[in-house]
Amino acid sequence: MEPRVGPVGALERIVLRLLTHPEDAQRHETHQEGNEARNKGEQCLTKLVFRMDRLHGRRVQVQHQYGHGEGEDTIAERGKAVFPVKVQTCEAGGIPTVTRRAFKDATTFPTGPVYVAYASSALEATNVEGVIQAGDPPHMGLVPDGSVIHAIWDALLNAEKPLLVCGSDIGAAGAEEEILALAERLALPVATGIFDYASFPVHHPNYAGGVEGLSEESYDVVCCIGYRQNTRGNATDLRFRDAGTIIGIGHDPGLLGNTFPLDMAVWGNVRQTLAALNASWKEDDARLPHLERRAAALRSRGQQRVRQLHDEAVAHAADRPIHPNYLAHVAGTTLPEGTLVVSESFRNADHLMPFGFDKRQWRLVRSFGASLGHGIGAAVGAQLGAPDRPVVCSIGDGAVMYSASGFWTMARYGLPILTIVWNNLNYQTVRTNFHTFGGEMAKQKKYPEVYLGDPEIDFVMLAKAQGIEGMTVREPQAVEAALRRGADAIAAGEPYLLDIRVATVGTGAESTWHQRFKLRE
Ligand SMILES: Cc1ncc(C[n+]2csc(CCOP(=O)(O)OP(=O)(O)O)c2C)c(N)n1
Ligand SMILES: [Mg+2]
Repeated sequence: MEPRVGPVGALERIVLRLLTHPEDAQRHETHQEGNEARNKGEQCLTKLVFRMDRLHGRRVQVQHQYGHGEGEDTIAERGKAVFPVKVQTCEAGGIPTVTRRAFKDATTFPTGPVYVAYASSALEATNVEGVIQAGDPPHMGLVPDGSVIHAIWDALLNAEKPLLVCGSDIGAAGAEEEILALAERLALPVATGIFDYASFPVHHPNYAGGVEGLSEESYDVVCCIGYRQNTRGNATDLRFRDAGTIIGIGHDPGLLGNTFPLDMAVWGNVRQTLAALNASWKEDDARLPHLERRAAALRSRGQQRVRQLHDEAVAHAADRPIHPNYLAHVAGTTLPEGTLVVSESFRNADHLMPFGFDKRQWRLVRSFGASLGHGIGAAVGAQLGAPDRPVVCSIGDGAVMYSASGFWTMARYGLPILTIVWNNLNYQTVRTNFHTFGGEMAKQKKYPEVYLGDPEIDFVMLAKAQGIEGMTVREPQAVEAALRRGADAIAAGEPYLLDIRVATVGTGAESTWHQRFKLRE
């Protein structure tokens, strides 16, 4: 007799196999058996949300929820309200079709979330078999007219003070080599979006930092490539007002509109468009005096920037509590090559980690919005999607508590993920924002509800309660050994957690003030 498999379990297995073995996804069985434990009359829908991330369009995060007693229409309508694409099936025989469609839509540029609903009638059917064909992304052949390529090339080649602004389409299109060739040949300084250390190697001499932090230099040509602007609807959104030419190249027409006012916009495949631009390069161009001059300046400025970051981090080596910059520095030199960091924090010194395009360099996954709660689940998704990479979930103490039940998932499914909790006992980002508003809180230096140290959360115990080993780190001298221990654990196939007490940095850091009251005496 075949083993009895609960319908949801069966579906999860199919989907997980699709995620981990995309090349092997041609033949998958859906063998649905009834779940006797479940009340047959109960309306139960499983919703799966597939979301492509930015790296090579390969990994997919899966979340699922179970809805009880809701009509399919309500569920489907809700999905439609949130996700641009939605598919659903009420029959088991439709599962292969909707699953293939979902993956196809999720991997088609501009890529994005797809809402899938499998009705209980589909999940509970018995003796149904089907094959899910892999939903490979379609080939996209969209390169603008030669005259447009020529105009962009001409602007970049002859610019006096150019700037590239890189964003997530570079990773989605697999355009890493092309962007490096363009930036290096034309000696172009490169900025990236806020917290986006994935779209250009941070230790590259051409890297100039986050676009929001650039000084107000007067650039003459600004070229945005797959860049997603963090518009606030204020004057800084127009910071390149004086530039003679602003160019935008990207996969998502919506994003081309949601950026600086563009003189030239290209809606096309970023890799192919960059390849077409690079094809305009002639070896003699390398001897153009303004390019040689700029390349030399970038080299020395880049070296200086990297040295300065290094020296600043090392200067904190003896600080107690441990300085976040020092922790990031030691992590960068201690954790393995090729580490994939899923980051959920705003103050964890991501900028000091060795992210880059090379296989040995690190990769970064993070959300573009600022909403908390994705980190632990995203680390699970990243590990499933990239099982050969060491995966680190780098997360703030506050952020952990938005999805701490995900530790159980790591333990249950034996997912080798090293969680590093940057425990500064605070919602420090919120305190900083409160302070920036400059009102009564800033005046009194009292920031309600941001100090998390009373009582302190024992993150090692929180992990242990869910089956994950870990350790607390308080001394800067202990950081390196602790990180090695964590790296060894994941190399051995186990999840592990480090609760590292880090200094609270920024406004009001010294304050532990919080309102003390009991709801009932
Ligand atoms: C769902 C959600 N709720 C609340 C917030 C507001 N918020 C932004 S940052 C932050 C604090 C996060 O604390 P922690 O992870 O410890 O990072 P820190 O700021 O201390 O570096 C909060 C609560 C949010 N972004 N998303
Ligand atoms: Mg914190």
